[in-house]
Amino acid sequence: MPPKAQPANRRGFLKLAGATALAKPALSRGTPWGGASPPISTPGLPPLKITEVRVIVTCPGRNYVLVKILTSEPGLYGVGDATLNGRELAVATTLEKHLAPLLIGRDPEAIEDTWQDLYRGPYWRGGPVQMTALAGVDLALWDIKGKRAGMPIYQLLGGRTRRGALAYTHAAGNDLTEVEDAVRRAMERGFQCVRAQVAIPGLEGTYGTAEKKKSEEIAGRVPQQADLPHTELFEPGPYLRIVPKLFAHLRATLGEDVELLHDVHEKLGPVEAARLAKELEPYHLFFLEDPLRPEYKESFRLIRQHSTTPIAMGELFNTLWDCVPLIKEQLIDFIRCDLGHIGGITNARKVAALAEAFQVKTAWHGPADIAPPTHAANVHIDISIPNFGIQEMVFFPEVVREVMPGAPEFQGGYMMVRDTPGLGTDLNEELAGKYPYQRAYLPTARRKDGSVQDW
Ligand code: KDG
Ligand code: MG
Repeated sequence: MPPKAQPANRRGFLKLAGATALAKPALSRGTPWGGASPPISTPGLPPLKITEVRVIVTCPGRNYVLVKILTSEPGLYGVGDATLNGRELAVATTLEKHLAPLLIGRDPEAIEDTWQDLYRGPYWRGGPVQMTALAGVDLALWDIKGKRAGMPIYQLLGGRTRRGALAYTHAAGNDLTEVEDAVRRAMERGFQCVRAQVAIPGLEGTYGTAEKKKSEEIAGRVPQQADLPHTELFEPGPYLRIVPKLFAHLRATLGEDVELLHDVHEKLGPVEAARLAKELEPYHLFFLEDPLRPEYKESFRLIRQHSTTPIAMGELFNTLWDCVPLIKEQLIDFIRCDLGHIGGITNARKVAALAEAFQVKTAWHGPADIAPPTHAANVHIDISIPNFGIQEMVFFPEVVREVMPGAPEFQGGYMMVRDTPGLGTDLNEELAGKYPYQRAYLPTARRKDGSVQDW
C-alpha cells in the first residue's frame, strides 16, 4: 500500500514515501538462506512491511512526542511515546532524520532484531535521546504486534500474573499539615501507597512541591517552565532536617496503615543519603527513591551498610547495564527505570528478568511527562511479571486523554490496562495538530552560594 499523503505544512510530521528500503545484505553466500538477511516474518500470515513513520510533537498542556508507524496492512498501525522532557525536539529529529529511513520496508514483527539493529547499529549507542527515540519505535512495534495477534500486550508477555498494578500517587505541601491533608485526600480516593514531599523551610520551590494545589491530581507533574528554565534553591542541611520530621508527623497522625514513599531526586551525597535512610528507618517507608545520582553506583553500598530502609533507583538509567551493578549486589530493592528512556518494552522486560534473579522488584517511573502509551506499557509489564513491586501513576488532564485516549485507569488503588489488542492507547492526530510544540524546560537548581546543584 502506498504511504498516505501528508499535509506539507504540518510541523512535526514526516512523510517518508520513496525512502530507501533496507539495504541489501552484503553477504550472499554461506547460509541456507543465502546471506546475512534479517529473520523472516510469521509463516502463514501475509508478509508485513513498515510503509510510513510519522513523528508528532504536540503540546496539550505540556510537550509530548509520539511515533506512529504504519504498515502495508490497511489500517494496521502502532503508536509509541518518545517524549523526553525538555529535549523533545532532539528526539523528534533523531526519529525523523536518523531512524525513520531505516524503518521503511522493514518487517514490523521482528521487534528484537529491529531493537538490536537500531541500538547497536549507529556505533555511538545509548544516551537518553537515542534511547527515548528507540523506545518510541519499540512501543509502536509492540502495539502493531498485539493488534496483529488480536491480544493485549500482557498476553504476549506471558499472560497475567495479577489482576492490577498496585499504584502510588504523590502528596505535597508547604508544611507538615498540608502534606498530611494531601495524603489523607489520596487515601480517601483509594490509594494505599502515597509519596510524600514537603517544602524545605527557607528555600523556595523544593522539588515535587511547587504545584502544591491538589497535588495528588498532578502526581509526577513537575513544572515545565515556559521559554527559559526557572532556578530553585537547595541546601542539604535543611532538607535533611525536615524530611525525617515529615515522616514522624505522618506516622504520628496517620498510623501505619498507609505505605509512604519519598523521592530524593538524586540530590544528596553518599553520607547524606545514608543518614537520611537511617533516620527514616523508624517510619517504615515502602521505599526511598533515587537517593544518589546515577554515576555513583558504588556509593549505594554506604546506604546499605547503615540502614534497612528499602531503596529504589533508576529513572535516569538508559541501559540494562546501568542496572546490573545495583541489582547484582542487591544494593537496591526496587528498580524503577523509565520505559520511555530505556528503549521500551524490549529492554524493560530484560531488566525485570535480571531483577527477578536477585529478588529486586520493579517500580517503573510513571510521571506526567511521559505519554499514555508508556504508562500503558508500564502496566502491561507490571501485570505479567512475577517480581512487580509498585507503579507510579498520574491522572492525565481531559485534554491529554482526548489527544491520546486509552491510558491505564485507576481503580481502588490499582492501575488497569485495557484488554483491547496492543497497548490499548491511541492518538488523535487531528487534535494533536491543534496543540503545537511550545519551548519549555525543566527547572534548574543552585545552592545559596550561587553554585550549580543537581535538580
Ligand atoms: O522530567 C523529570 C520528571 O520525570 C521527574 O522529575 C519525575 O522524579 C520524578 C518522579 O519520580 O516522578
Ligand atoms: Mg523520581
